[in-house]
Amino acid sequence: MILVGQFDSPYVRRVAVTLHHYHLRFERNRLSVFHPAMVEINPLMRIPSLIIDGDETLYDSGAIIDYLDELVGPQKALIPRSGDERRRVLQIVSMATGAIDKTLAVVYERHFHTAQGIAHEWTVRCMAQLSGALVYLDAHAQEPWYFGRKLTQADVTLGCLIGYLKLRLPEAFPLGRYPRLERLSERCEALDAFIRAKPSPDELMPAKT
Ligand SMILES: N[C@@H](CCC(=O)N[C@@H](CS)C(=O)NCC(=O)O)C(=O)O
Repeated sequence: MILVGQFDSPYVRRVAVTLHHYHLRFERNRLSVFHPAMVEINPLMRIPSLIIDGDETLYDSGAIIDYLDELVGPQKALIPRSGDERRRVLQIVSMATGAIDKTLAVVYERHFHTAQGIAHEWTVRCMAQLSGALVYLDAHAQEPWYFGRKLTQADVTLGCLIGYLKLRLPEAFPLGRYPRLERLSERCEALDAFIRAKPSPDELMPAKT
């Protein structure tokens, strides 16, 4: 299997953490999402993609993780197969990925525009949506893991969201505002699977043109 994308992407990172957690071997293609050759891998020019077998490529972290969960089976899968547990985990994963989308919107808005070109109202709205999600996520978190004793995909996705906030939008995650999420992030970052999927310093946003 080849995972396409850089680890500074929270979506790529959640797939990489999941692969490591499941002890599945994979190679990496660290092509930047903004490289023109990305279109040959994914017509949508997004990351992550997972090339699973020479000519079959999966797109979208959710679809990829669904495939990995099926590969390892329900005993090991980080998303429960059915019932209340599945619904609750998916609910938190959706809130966390929604928060990632809002974070990316702000990061891209600021990165690809000059100061005068930034859509201020849109950025303010995205920041409000993001903080709404973080307040909700913090209020419902248990310990040590989001749903108590068992690590789930909710923890993996939240760990990647918070890691990305610290990296690219630290003002949205000020120290002390989201104490449960802060502790969750520390626990996640201490896991071997997270350590092995840390973004390296050369995984950077492309230069502004
Ligand atoms: N729903 C997709 C979202 C993927 C996504 O937004 N990836 C970002 C990088 S974190 C990307 O490819 N951005 C470049 C673009 O959209 O042009 C997933 O879960 O994989």
